[in-house]
Amino acid sequence: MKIADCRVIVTCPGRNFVTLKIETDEGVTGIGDATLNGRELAVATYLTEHVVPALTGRDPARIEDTWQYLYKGAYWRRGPVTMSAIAAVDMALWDIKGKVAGLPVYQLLGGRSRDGVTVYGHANAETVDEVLTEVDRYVQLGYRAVRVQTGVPGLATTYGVSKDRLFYEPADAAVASEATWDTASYLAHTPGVFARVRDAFGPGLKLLHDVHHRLTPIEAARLGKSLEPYALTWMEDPVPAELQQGFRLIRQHTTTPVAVGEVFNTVWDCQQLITEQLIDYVRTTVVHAGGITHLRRIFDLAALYQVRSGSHGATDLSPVSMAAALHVDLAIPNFGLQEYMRHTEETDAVFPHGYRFENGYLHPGEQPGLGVDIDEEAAARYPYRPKALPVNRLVDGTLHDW
Ligand code: GCO
Ligand code: MG
Repeated sequence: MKIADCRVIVTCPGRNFVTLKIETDEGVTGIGDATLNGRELAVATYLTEHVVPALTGRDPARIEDTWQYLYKGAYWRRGPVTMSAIAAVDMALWDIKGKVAGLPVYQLLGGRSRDGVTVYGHANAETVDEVLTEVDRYVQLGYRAVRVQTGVPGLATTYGVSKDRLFYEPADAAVASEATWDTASYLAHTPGVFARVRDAFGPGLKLLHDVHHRLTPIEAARLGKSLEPYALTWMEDPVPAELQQGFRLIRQHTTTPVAVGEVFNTVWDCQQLITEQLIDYVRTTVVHAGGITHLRRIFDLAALYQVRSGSHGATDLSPVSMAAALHVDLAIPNFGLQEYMRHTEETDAVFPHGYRFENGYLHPGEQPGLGVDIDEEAAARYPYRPKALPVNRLVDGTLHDW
């Protein structure tokens, strides 16, 4: 069997997605997600210009060799654009391998290690009273884990809080919109939110919070300490993670578990965090970290150090990524949690899929391969629309982490 044809499909059914479709000379097809929110066309061009020409004629069964060829062969290593492009090829080849074998991909990864994939949803609202209603909505839907984000008094907008609550999407303008941030107000407000939520829902519900890279290590340590009475499952991205040793300071001060990794592309971005046990969950995602092949490598290293997975699953990752993540989640021994933000009906129609939510768990389904497809006619009805993620400034105008 040989790779005969590859297409890059860009579509915007409510938000932009980039998908690679690989066809073999025997008519088997596979798809992979290549979406990088706000920088979609960079990956689409990388694939079309630099990857697709090298794929034609290759044996689709040689997943590891193709991965190494694209990674080492570029000479320029790592980075979100390169690693998302490699991820798309990798996912599509696993999809093909599953279809050829007549097995869902999780079976090729070693089979089921659990009954289902525990997911967390996003409860968000401007006020604490409203967020209690939102958390309850997720509990009623069957979720066992909920991420909680509220507005911060005095700030016009806050990361993670949206008007359209079930379908949060921060990339809202062709040129980045600007938000204002104040750390002192945030640190004063947040513990009170979790006091109310824990009091209302009791000890059984897993609670999570995303700091979105906005603090310094000592501020994060203080936040973690102040949240200890409310027993969070994790505090996410407390600081920008380029400085891996910065997490030592957080660790020395708090037992609130730490989750990091949605912007990581390779195992090298989290090697120190894992091997020094500076984090509890690694949140790297299949699309931005080189596909199933490399994600599994990261999670295997994490397993040696008692770090669990917590894959990123925001709506800017397409249903193809969600399906791929679920196969990995079901198979690995050190699964922690999977983020699950529901896609819109338009997106679900463009990407028909076999995964389903039931009783707080997602199940990847039993279709051979990844169990997800792209309806190219439907995709063609939604042309690309440029959208950028916002930027953040401190009240004095200094550019800050978003
Ligand atoms: C999350 C993330 C997202 C990112 C988004 C950027 O935890 O789900 O922080 O909300 O902001 O994926 O495109
Ligand atoms: Mg996050």
